[in-house]
Amino acid sequence: MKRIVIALALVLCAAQPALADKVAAPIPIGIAVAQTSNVALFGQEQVNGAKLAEERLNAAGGVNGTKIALVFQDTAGDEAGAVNAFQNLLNRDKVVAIIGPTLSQQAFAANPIADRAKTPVVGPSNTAKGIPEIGEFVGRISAPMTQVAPNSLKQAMKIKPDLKRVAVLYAQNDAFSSSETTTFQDAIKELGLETVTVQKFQTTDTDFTTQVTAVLGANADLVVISGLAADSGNLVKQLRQLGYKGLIVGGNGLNSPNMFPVCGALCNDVLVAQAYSPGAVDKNPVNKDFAAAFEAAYKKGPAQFSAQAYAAVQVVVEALAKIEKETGKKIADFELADLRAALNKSLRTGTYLTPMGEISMAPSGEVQQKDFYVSKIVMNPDGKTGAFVLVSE
Ligand code: 1QQ
Repeated sequence: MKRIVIALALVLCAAQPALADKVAAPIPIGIAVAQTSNVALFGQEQVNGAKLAEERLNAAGGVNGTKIALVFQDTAGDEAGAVNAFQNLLNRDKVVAIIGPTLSQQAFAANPIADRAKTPVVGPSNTAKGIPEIGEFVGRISAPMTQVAPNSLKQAMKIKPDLKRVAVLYAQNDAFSSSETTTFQDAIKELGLETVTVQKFQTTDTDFTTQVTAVLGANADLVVISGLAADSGNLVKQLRQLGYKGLIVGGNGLNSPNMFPVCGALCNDVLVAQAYSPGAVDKNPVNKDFAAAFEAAYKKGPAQFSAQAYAAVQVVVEALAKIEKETGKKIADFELADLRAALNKSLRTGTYLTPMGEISMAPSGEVQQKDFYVSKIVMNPDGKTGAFVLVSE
């Protein structure tokens, strides 16, 4: 009897088609960034940018009248945290897309999971080589450092035309840093400069005496740093404390005001190439609007990671709206799997006028962006706050 019941139950189960997930309303969009750990120095800015986008885009009607709901999952600073956040967003929260993770190092581990689940990923801050190549469902709105970073070297040469001897330092345990340093090292060669020493460190390091001693010994007149925020900030600080007087170019890891308290007044004059500038408003009313709203909400100006997170949400919302326009069907009437596939295509069509100017996503998932900037850090007398002051466009 028992056997018959089990057999019957099996037959009934098999006859019942699996219930396909529908898209929930409000439309869930995953935000997988670092809200804890050292990487939260970047992640907090991303949360601010994303939240502002949610508020403003919903106030403007969301997706043709349907609101969006951001679902935040903390990735912390490592690969395991990112993998876990992605799994929760995909399987439990059933998001239509994931914006994240914060680091390229995390993207290489977590993005394949979303790719296998055929769910679009929009990288808000992944700038290493090879990110879009992870898979068909992986894209980014953060310009790769291959396009951004060399601008800062050119600016350093304008400031000091007799510049020659370059010391290169990078975090060897981080995918972005290892990628960015190859871009810098290639550009150094192309620009006719000489690499006099290459020094490695770890993102967890706090003592940089060995590296600084090598820089001083090599008689460098430019130091180029590829690391994350806390490590790079400490490196800048110790370079100055131990007597280095030359120019410093920082990579994307120094692109956050949350790094300013680490090197304090010694952050002054560090040059950083940027994919966003709050000052670039003349040609871009969207940025003017965004920068004013950000200032009103957070009592400080937006920096690059906030602007990029805002843009990532904006791009997803506009791509969703395009789907409704083209199909005549409301997002909430789609099955989740169909919508995720349609969204991946929609993201890659048309252009988006964002705080970073006009951008688009190539079929490969790579961002196309026109305008980049170089700024220098100018610290306030309090030694904790400061600004990226535009030095070139
Ligand atoms: C990357 C980066 C980091 C500096 C972003 C926070 O550019 O990991 O790709």
